[in-house]
Amino acid sequence: SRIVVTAAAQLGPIDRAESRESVVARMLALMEKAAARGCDLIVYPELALTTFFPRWFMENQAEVDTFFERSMPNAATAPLFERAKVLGIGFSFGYAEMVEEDGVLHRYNTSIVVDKAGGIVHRYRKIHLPGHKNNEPWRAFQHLEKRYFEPGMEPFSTADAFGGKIGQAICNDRRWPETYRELALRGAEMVLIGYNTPVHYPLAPEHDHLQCFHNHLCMQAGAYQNGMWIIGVAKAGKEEGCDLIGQSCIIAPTGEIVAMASTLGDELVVHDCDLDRCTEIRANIFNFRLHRRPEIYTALTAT
Ligand code: CDT
Repeated sequence: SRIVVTAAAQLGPIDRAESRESVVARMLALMEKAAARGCDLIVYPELALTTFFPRWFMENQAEVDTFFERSMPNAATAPLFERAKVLGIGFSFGYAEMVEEDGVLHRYNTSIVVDKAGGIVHRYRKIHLPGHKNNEPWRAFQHLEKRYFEPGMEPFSTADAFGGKIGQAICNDRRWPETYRELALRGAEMVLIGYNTPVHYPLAPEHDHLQCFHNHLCMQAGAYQNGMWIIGVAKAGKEEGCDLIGQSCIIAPTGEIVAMASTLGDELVVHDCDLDRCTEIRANIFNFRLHRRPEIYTALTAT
């Protein structure tokens, strides 16, 4: 067996006025608990360092940029890197990344994996950006990811870490079957997925009562149909008047939820994830090599 003792570290709401230092102190408190429980890896949510700022229309780019990190680690997050190294625990979290490449500024919704030695071993930039580009005042709140971020242009990928192959996806990515299949075909045995999901979906409010159902539905199906562990981690609770779902969970390759948060606040759930269990599914019902028919699936990659 290849056990990765993994913690899903749900964060409760983060107010707009809360400093990164305060959030990092909350993350450190969860990290101490995870280390005390013998965890190898602790996973925090999407855009973990600040409030979910795409809910507001901001015309002033300088104001938007206050939510972005220009380097990683930086002064605010260094304590996470330093403490994790001392504790011998790996971690993953999402943040708004601003990076200059060839003299051009880019902004991404990004997540990283840091190994036990304190090195960033994987970086993922969100591919499926939901929401809209322009202010839509009829909504109770905005979802301006398409305005504030560029979509990631690099394919899904994995890192060799924690004795296995670890992949990442971010929030809306988890609703797309292609995310899991791409990751599985690239060998992922565990996929880390942070999310910020409002209960209210302005375009189809008749589905509001299904948000929690759809959250687990897509991740459980993704885990089972691809034979891999999924670590789904929420930013939860009432954040700046907006209700975000919780239900952070660890899902086995069988599709079973083996651990789940029961609050909408800062909460840790832990499980001994055996990466060898992926073969229970991949050597059997979803043995890709024996049973997949990619030569027939031509519509999948047609644009
Ligand atoms: N953060 C994120 O991607 N949230 C979306 C909200 C619904 S689309 C407006 C999600 O898919 O959960």
